[in-house]
Amino acid sequence: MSSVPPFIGIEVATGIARKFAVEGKLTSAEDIETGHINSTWRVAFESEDGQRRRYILQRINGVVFKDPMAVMRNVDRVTRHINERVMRTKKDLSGQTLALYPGRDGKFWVVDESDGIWRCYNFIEGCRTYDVVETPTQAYEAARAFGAFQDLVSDLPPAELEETIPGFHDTRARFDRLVAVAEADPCGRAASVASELEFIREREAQVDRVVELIKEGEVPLRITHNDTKINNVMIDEESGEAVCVIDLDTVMPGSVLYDFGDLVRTSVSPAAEDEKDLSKIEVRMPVFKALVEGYLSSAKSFLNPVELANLAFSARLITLEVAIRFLTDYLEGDLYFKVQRDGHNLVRCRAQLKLLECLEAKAKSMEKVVKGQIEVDLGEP
Ligand code: ADP
Ligand code: GN1
Ligand code: MG
Repeated sequence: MSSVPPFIGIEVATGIARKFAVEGKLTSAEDIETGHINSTWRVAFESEDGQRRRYILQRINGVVFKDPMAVMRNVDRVTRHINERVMRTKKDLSGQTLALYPGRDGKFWVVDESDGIWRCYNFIEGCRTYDVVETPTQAYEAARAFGAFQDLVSDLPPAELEETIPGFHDTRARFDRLVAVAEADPCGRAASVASELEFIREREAQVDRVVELIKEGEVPLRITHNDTKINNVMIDEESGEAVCVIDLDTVMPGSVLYDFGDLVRTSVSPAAEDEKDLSKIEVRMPVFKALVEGYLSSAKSFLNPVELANLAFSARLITLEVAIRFLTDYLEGDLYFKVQRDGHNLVRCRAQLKLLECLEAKAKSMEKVVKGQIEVDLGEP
């Protein structure tokens, strides 16, 4: 079972693929199931000289992104900016950065029969994504890549990007909405999640911290990725190096804290985001240490002291925020995140709450790791 976006069959995907200005004959199309938002297809084309090239086709989720064209404008702006900057230093992109391929009509999108907006990217070859981090090196690489990404887009004027999801990381607004949805209880599910709601309410004071720091100007708005899940970075299968950050739909002004925090949320535990056996969820300190080292290796030059002081806290904050979002969606009848089975969003929420407990239990040692690394990197006592 999958709620949104609508089911897309292979005929639709192949029909769309042929509308992009890609050379050759379409030889295969496969659905990619990772990712909770868009419909993603890997397609291959073979040209007359026998060359096979692969591409990624994506239908933008129109429920999540109310203005898909704004998403396309942002992605176009961001990919062009990154490619120009990388070209300046490397002189060769080698297909290792994202680029949009136009449709046969010259536009960067193709519209399907149900008004869905599709785009086509180059497939990043020789790489893979991980849903669960296996080694501290992978964590280091992913964190280094997201820090480098923030650096790459740091000179993009914020006014040139649109807010594709308003209030995306407004944790206070996310909390208030959960309370309102639980109150309205549109699907009659609230009574069954009373303990989860209580657990979240007990942590209400935390939801304002970063929102307030941003309002006070202590934490600057920068161009950030805003969806730094571990499976949004391509890792080279041979070298193990992070090659390219993907899933650029939410690149917009935000706080680096949500970016770093979400990397921790999706990397520290050896269990999947939707693990049912909560005893498998834990915080692997070597992985956390690697995340801090990797992130600071590329981001330390631009982070301010308040951002640095909140890095460890950011993991707890985003874990709470994502738990709130999964629970809200469960209460609303699974309208936002793609689900594979009944109760999937509730399982995801419970896993986040267990992870939050583990992060709280390790808070002191996590703070210590961050402080220790700042001393090493910045030479601060
Ligand atoms: P969603 O917004 O649904 O998470 P993503 O853009 O993250 O969509 O894509 C889903 C998955 O598809 C990724 O986790 C990755 O495995 C794969 N993918 C996306 N873009 C590419 C690409 N350009 N090259 C190779 N794989 C990709
Ligand atoms: C979604 O698109 P994906 O699967 O990388 C979501 C994130 C959540 C995440 C939880 C646009 O990320 O915000 O943290 O699921 N993306 C959007 O797994 O809402
Ligand atoms: Mg994704």
